[in-house]
Amino acid sequence: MRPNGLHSVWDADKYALNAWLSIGSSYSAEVIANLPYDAVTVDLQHGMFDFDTALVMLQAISATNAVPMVRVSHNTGWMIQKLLDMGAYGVICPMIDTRADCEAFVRSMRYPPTGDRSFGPSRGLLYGGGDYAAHADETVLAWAMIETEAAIENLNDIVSVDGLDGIYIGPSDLSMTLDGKITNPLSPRVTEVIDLVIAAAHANKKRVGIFCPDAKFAREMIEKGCDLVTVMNDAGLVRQATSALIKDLESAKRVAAR
Ligand code: 3PY
Ligand code: MG
Repeated sequence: MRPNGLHSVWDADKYALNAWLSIGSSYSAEVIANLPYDAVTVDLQHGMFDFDTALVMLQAISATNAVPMVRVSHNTGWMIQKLLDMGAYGVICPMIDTRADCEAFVRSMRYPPTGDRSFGPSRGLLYGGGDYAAHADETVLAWAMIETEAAIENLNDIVSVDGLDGIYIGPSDLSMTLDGKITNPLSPRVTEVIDLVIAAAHANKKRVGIFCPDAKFAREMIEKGCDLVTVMNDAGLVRQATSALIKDLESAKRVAAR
C-alpha cells in the first residue's frame, strides 16, 4: 500500500504543514496541493461543498505529494467510511466529547476485527494500491478533535483510546465553549488548556495537530511540540492576499491622460 507521507515527516522529527480547503473546487484544491504542503485537508464540516465535490478535490490532491485528508462534518459512521472509500488517508472528526465518542470514531475507521468499517474501498484501492484492505488500518490516520469544555473534562479518557493516532485541537470552538467568544491572541485560559491537551496527547503517544489563525501562532505551537499545524484556510488566505494587494495599490495615483 502507498505509505502515508506524514509518517515519514514525523520519522524525520519534523512537523507537518497542512492546508485546509473550504472552497469547493478541484482546481483550487490542485493549486494548493501543488505547493509544498505535507497534507491537504478537505473540510466537509464548514467547507462550502458536499461529497461529490469532495471526491474531485481528493482526486486533485492525490495527483500531488500531499497526503489527502478530510474533516468530516460529524462523528457518523457512514460518512467517515464513505470518505475513507474516497481515498482519504486521514480523517479529522470534530466535537469528540467523551471516550465513547472517540471509540465509536475509531471503530468506524478500522476494518474488523478491530472496528466495524464495511468493505468497499473503491478509490482507496486506486490511490492506496491493491493491498489497501490489508494495511489501511495502520496507514490511515484517525484524528479526534478536542474543542469543547466536555472534551477537556474527559481529556485523559479520550487521549488514551487505542487505535487513535492523533488529537486535533480546535482553538475557535474551545474559545467559544470556555470564554463565549473568540479572541486573537487566545485567552490565557484557552492557552493553558491547549498546553494540557498537548501534554496529555504526547504522554499517550498520540500526535497533536492544531488549527492556527496565523503563522506567529503556528510557530509557537511548533515550538511547543505540535506534530502538524494548519495555518488558516484557503478562503482566508485568498482574502488576506487580495486585501494586501488592494491596500498596496490604494496610494497609486493615475497620471491624467492627455
Ligand atoms: C476550531 O478551531 O474550532 C476548528 O474547528 C478549526 O477548524
Ligand atoms: Mg471547531
